[in-house]
Amino acid sequence: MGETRDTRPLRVLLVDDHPLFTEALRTLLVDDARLEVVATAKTGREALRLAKSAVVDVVLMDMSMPVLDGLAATRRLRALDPAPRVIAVSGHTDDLSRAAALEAGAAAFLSKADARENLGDTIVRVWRAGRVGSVQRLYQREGAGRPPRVRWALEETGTPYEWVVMTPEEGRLEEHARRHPLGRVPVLETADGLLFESAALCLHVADSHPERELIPAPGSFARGQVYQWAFFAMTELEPRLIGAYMARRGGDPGAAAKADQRLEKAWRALAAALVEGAYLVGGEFTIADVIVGGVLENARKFDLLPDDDHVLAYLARLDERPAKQRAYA
Ligand SMILES: N[C@@H](CCC(=O)N[C@@H](CS)C(=O)NCC(=O)O)C(=O)O
Repeated sequence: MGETRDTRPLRVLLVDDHPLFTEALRTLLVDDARLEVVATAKTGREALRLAKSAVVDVVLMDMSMPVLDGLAATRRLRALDPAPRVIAVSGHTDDLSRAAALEAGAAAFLSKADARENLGDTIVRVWRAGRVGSVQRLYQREGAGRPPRVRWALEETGTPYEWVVMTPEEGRLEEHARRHPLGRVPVLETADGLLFESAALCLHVADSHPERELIPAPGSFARGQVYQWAFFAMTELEPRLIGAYMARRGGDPGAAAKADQRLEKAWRALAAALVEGAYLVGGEFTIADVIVGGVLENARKFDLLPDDDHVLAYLARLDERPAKQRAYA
């Protein structure tokens, strides 16, 4: 990982009413030169006092504690200036607990069971993603079909971001040409620089938030399957979809029928993968579903969805996700 603020180690505060847990976290971090555990606290109130009296960059905050619980303490910590970044750590991993922690201002949510996995990387990543003045920006151009899939990925992570919608004229300005070599969207502006290509952005967002488990471990077969569907979506499905759309508008019935057939083949490949599972990789929702689901969304827009029960049921499942609803609102 890269440097932290002023190249000094990040100052980390550990908060949990069980000293054994804070000690276990401290042991995990002790050899990480990027971090320094500056204090531990047993209550939210103590955490607040410590954060007011010393520089703290990142707080690992237990959610259920006596005397100012984790949610209330997170809210009050986030109101400080400068405000430390808070990573919620909880034994409860249900969606409501997660949503409550993120809504209170936590930048990330870790289950206690998973907290030891790459903890140092997670802390540094959360810090970098949330550096003051560096909220990520996602560039959209009015009506463009690809950027919402990246927005969906960001919404799945709960990370703060700015959705910058340009007019077609703004999209053609020199300023945007400096963001994207072809002047296209989406572009994601991160603390470290600019990134483009919608599927790459989705994969990057998933990688940046390991705690959301949107992408399996590097080197695993499941990770290979995520790449497989991401590339399939970008190099097979999407071009065939655009081909069919253009051919229909072209007014040559023969060319349109050919393009439809090519698209139909790709739909069949997708449908076959959905016979066994609710999602594309191991039956679990992953970033591959965001990327493929994003293409399906464009197929819906073009009125080119396949007449296939598996694909349509899959799309209906994706439509139920609040993150998708927010991204396509
Ligand atoms: N492969 C790129 C394609 C990007 C792309 O073609 N974006 C369209 C909008 S959805 C665009 O910016 N078109 C305007 C142009 O090409 O100037 C990706 O997936 O991000």
